[in-house]
Amino acid sequence: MLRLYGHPLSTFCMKVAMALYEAQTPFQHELVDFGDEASRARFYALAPLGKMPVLVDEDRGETVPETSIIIDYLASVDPAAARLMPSDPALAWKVRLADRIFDLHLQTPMQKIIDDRLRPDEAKDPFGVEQARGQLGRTLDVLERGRDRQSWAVGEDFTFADCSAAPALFYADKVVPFERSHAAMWAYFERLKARPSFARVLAEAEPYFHMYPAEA
Ligand SMILES: N[C@@H](CCC(=O)N[C@@H](CS)C(=O)NCC(=O)O)C(=O)O
Repeated sequence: MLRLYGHPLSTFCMKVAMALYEAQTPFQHELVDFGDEASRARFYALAPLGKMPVLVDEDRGETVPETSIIIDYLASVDPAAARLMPSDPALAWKVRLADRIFDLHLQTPMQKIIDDRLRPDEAKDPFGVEQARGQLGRTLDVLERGRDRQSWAVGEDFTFADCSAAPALFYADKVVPFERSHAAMWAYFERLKARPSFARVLAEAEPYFHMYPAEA
């Protein structure tokens, strides 16, 4: 049995859930609620780094953190998940690079902006938020210039970089709407929205959207 510990609203949990749905790998969602002391304590006991999601493979006795590594792990135990990474090494590094860009250069500044909304007034960091907005905009510019005519993040086949892209773009659009400014990226995002695995994680997050911190 595979168990995915996380929360449906979390971008990183959406990324892994999409990969699991793409591979049609059976798994069980395990809800982690950081707002609940007991749930948080249980999660930290399992995942001392305190970042969700974490995948637990009960049959093999493995506990795997870090989304890209979770997907690598899935690929190592499930040939259907392995198809999310191209076998051609000339494409594989591009998929890894795209995954890093979506995680580090889109998600990270986006999360900085959202996290700031949750801070008490005296701990807010307007300078850091401004920097994060700048970084988010620059990343979208870079992605837009690199769009070319490919169907997915890298080339013509859906890969795990698309699982990284979909939730990152979904939340990035909430802080820096990009429909008008980045037309090629928007067209790609529309394509992602039509993908059943993404529609499914969005539907799972839907009941929790009221918890998303809107701009003050
Ligand atoms: N590099 C990690 C990032 C995971 C991450 O930042 N998860 C967020 C939720 S989207 C989290 O657990 N945040 C809780 C916290 O920072 O306290 C990965 O890819 O798994």
